[in-house]
Amino acid sequence: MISKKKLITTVLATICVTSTLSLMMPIGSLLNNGGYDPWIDTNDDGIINYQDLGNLASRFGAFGAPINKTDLILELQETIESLNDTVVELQSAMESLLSHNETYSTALIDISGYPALNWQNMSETSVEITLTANSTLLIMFSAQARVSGTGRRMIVRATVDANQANTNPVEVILTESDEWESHSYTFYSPNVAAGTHTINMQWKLWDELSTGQVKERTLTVMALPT
Ligand SMILES: [Ca+2]
Repeated sequence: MISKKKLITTVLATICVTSTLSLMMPIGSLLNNGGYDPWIDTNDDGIINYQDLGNLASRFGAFGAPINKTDLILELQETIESLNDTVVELQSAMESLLSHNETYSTALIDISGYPALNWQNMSETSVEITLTANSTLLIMFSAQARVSGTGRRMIVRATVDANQANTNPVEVILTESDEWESHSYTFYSPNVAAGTHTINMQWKLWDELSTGQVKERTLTVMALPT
């Protein structure tokens, strides 16, 4: 609580300040025609009262470089608008750099016998993607799959432009079950150069006595600029 002595001092100081200011400017401009003026509410408590007058009185006679508050507000608005423009430009640049493509198939396909011991392209499981910058690829693959026979192990990998992709993992066991199951894996392929690339899923079997099948499958490739 403010003391009575301090209050009296403040009021007297205020009268002095007000009298002096009234000689310098119309009192109406200081009081904003009697309405609340946030520029005068020096302690930002939502009310113009003796605390604001005290703050003013305590600095009476001080010198400094004046600021034009209207210019200051306009400058801040221009800065905000400039920042907003920058954000929009960055969003647009990111959208142009980010690219993706996906494919989907429900066709039932199978592999078996000796050819299945070597990597084969999985049909209808290939996408083309154009990178505007060197990127990291996220290769997301899912499939309903089953494998029958003695070995019962189906393996998949991703290739970029028909080459073994530098992925992590390099290859995975898609399934060892002779029942239809759904599986999904995400391969991570860093440092893929800008340009157009073809990403393909390949598959093979553990032994020539098995038969592998896939049906509903998806392949989604996302590029993150590096
Ligand atoms: Ca106040």
